Amino acid sequence: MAILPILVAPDPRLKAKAQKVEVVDDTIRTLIDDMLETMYDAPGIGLAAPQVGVLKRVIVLDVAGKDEPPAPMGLVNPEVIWESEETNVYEEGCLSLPTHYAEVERPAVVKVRYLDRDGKAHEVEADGLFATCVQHEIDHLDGVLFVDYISSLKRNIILRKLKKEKEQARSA
Ligand code: GNR
Ligand code: NI
Repeated sequence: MAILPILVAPDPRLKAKAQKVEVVDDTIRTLIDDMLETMYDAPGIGLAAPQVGVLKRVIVLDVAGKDEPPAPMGLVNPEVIWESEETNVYEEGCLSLPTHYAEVERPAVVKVRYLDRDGKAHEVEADGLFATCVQHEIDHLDGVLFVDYISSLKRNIILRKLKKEKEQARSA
């Protein structure tokens, strides 16, 4: 198990489209385990492989409440196969956009098809925070960040700030 460095925007790897996983092998299982460890350490409720620089269609999440037992999930090649007309607005954050938050509107309920760590196919219906988080993670696989849903004015303020912080950290 390993804690992997999380990429912070702007970074071209966060804008890239991730590749489909052809075989769920030990390399993918190790990636899932390392991503879960990285997510819990951050801490976060989800993480997508591109955030750790791996352009493969793998996400992890755990949306269990504070007083519930942990519920780690690893999803390979996840895809939204149905979404509700009804939407929800949630204040989103992202480990790749640290300290920035914005309200994002998304379908309230989605059905997601994916492969588990053994390569077995599943379909799950997600609502509430699970629905928001799984859509946020699947977006990462297509190079989409939550700031892509807000005004370009707000987006550019956030991205410019993060870029400046990176430049300052580099010269410190
Ligand atoms: O930890 C996270 N919290 C969160 C809150 C609201 C909506 C989405 C998220 S996902 C985020 C971790 C992350 O950046 N995953 O890609
Ligand atoms: Ni994110």
